[in-house]
Amino acid sequence: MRTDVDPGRSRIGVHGAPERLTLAGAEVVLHRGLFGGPEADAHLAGLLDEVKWSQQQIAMFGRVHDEPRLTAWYGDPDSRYTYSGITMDPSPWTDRLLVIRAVAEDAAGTTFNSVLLNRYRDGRDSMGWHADDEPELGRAPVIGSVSLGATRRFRLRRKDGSGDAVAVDLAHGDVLVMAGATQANWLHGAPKTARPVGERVNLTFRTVIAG
Ligand SMILES: O=C(O)CCC(=O)C(=O)O
Repeated sequence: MRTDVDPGRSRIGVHGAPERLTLAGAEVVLHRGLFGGPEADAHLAGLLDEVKWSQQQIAMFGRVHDEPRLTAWYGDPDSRYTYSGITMDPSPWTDRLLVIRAVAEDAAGTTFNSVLLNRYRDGRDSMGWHADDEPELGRAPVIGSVSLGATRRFRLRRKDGSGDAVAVDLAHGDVLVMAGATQANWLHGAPKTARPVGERVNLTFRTVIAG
């Protein structure tokens, strides 16, 4: 496995120049430490407390499983979203989510009407390989992904199996923007880890096209 962005270069609370990952057929840009330490701490604590977290169930290989993480969906009233057979109706934006969204929109250079929140309670919680390529996200979705809390590894690999997987460690306050053909050509995920890690909240801001 190749690590394109050296985790040791994480600059929590110090926003350096955005780093473009070298991925064929993808546009992925990493903004390290876009949320400064105290601001990121406050958002993490606020989200853990205020968000309506739930554990959804998914059907896999004919059996129903609890998703290995907690989730929540917030957004404009018409931003209903379906993935892995789960349909999520949006809760209304909170003041905190609007503040975080403004930073993600600035990094991504676009606007978002919804956000999927994922809460990884410890290293056993994870996100499997997938692409955010549902029809309601349009042909070349822009996704603004904000990470708060424990550093977790984010992995990408091409859908056609060519090349190596790429890993980036996403830290407290980082913002990763995926755009262009990324979702068409690449899968991504956040694997389990045996390392003892604390809680992490990830927010993926999206634009759902109302059907
Ligand atoms: O937690 C992460 O960094 C990944 C989240 C993700 O892949 C998603 O929400 O689609």
